[in-house]
Amino acid sequence: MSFIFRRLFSSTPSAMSEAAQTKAQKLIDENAVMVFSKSYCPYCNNTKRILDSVDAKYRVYELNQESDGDDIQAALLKITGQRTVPNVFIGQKHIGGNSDLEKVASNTQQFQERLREVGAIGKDEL
Ligand SMILES: N[C@@H](CCC(=O)N[C@@H](CS)C(=O)NCC(=O)O)C(=O)O
Repeated sequence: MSFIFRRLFSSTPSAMSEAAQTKAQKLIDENAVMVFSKSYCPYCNNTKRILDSVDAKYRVYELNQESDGDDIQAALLKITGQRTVPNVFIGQKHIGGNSDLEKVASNTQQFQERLREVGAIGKDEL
């Protein structure tokens, strides 16, 4: 009896992953710069430092501090093929991890221009 009850009323793994995928995609869509992170991760801290250095506005989702963090990480693997954090998006485009962001940021002018185009930095910051 309890088995039937659980089957009927608990989320199935696929329903959970669908919800996580929808949520991850919403975070990507609604933020000019989106960083999926873990608060203790040194690569994530470096990514935040790079973005802070140009005064970019960005949204961080700390996967290790959220109850759905593991589901979101699995959803990101499906969406991007990337399992590690940071997992960075600029203007809804998947950039990759910290080393990928470092490459993008190595040309500071182009990086700032890209951030300005997506609305992550204002004209004042240029
Ligand atoms: N080359 C990657 C390294 C990222 C990395 O190794 N991140 C670790 C956390 S510090 C990770 O995601 N480990 C697997 C996990 O936490 O699930 C980058 O530049 O972003």
